[in-house]
Amino acid sequence: MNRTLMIIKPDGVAKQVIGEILRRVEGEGFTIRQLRLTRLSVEEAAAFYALHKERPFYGELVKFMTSGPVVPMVLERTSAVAHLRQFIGATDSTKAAPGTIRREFGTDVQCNAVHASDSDENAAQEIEFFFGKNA
Ligand code: FUP
Repeated sequence: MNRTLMIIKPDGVAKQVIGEILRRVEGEGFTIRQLRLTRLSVEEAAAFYALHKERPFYGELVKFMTSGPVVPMVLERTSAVAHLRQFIGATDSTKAAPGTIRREFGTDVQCNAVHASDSDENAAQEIEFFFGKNA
């Protein structure tokens, strides 16, 4: 068993698909270990996406991630990181495979419904970011 961090982004919350996304994630064999609804400050969103600081879309990304509430959660499963990445689909929702979370609930490359950690190392950091060292 290992853990990963997923965030339902502001577009997913606004579309009222929190329940539907959680149902699918649980149906995939993930156990929800932590979960809350929160609103990120500009400073928090900027820190969370600090690795994208030099990318041209960084400012828009921070603006989008602070535009409404988000639902971060810790998910547990065997091969959690790889399995969740596969299950959510490609970054651009229009290119994500049919049946994936981003294809079903996202709109484009920015409004893509969810975030999921891309490595065990980032998962540990992102879990600590939202839920603290002892999560
Ligand atoms: P992912 O790991 O699939 O979330 O994708 P990236 O780490 O490459 O990008 C992080 C976030 O930046 C994406 F979820 C959405 C945003 N993004 C854009 O807004 N425009 C782009 O061209 C690429 C990413």
